[in-house]
Amino acid sequence: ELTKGVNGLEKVLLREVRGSSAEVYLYGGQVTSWKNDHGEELLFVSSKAIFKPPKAIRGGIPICFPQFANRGSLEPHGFARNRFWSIDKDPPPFPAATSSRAFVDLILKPCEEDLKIWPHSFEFRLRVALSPCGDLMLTSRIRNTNTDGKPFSFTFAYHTYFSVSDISEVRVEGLETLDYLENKERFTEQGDAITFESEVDKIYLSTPTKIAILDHEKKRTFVLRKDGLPDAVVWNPWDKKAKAMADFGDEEYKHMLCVEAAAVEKPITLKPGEEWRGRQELSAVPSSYCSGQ
Ligand code: TA6
Repeated sequence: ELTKGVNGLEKVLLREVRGSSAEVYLYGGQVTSWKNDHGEELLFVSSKAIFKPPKAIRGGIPICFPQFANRGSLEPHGFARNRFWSIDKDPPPFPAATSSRAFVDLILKPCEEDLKIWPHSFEFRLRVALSPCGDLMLTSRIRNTNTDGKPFSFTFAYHTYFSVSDISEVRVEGLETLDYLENKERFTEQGDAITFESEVDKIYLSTPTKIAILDHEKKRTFVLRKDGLPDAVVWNPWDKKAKAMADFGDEEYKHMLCVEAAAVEKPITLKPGEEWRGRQELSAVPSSYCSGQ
């Protein structure tokens, strides 16, 4: 269902029969809400988020394409999150994976301005879907539609902001002992779950398909499953950086954590006609099923 959101920006509401729901703004192709069947909001959107182009909406799931962070000549995180996407009325057949009935297909193609800063033709199709049990599934299909025979390379991330009750009581499992990049230097993570006492901004490399984010107070575990996205970025700005962001509350770092399915270390290269797929599935389960899994 297409409706008007903040500042009149259009958004699509998705509702699953058992009560879970999601919202996707056409601006940025950005999910800004994912609620479970009790109506609890599972994603973080800053109370100071500016729903006004060209600023990206602070929270939900920004799409970082064709560049992650400042790893290239474009603005940080590329331009897909700063553009208006369209509803894709006749998407090519999607992989059977989504058994969902609650979904929307969006499409982004470069405008003249984009082609000046990133001279490549592409079709970026994004499907946002809710599974019957309320999991949130994002599937990106990016095709090189260059007619000049030129390949292109890009980096990518689903910059997911999870809502947590208290960052100092959150653990991340699945990234132990992995190598990670921090300020462009390479380190190796220690052997047990990641906890948070200060700013974290790390790009974990060649990570497993499943990562768990445990929220102790809520007795809830987010499970992030990914495919086609080898890396995972973990980010919490903490107090100093939080104060420096105009569209982020000074205390809000306590109630969010970004864990981002990404392809950063090795850019993805597509020849004309080739298509890449990157998927992430998020579920929120009572922690009793998940600890130690
Ligand atoms: O994903 C982590 C990161 O690259 C951080 O370095 C921080 O810059 C964050 O993204 C937010 O970026 P943004 O451009 O949305 O303010």
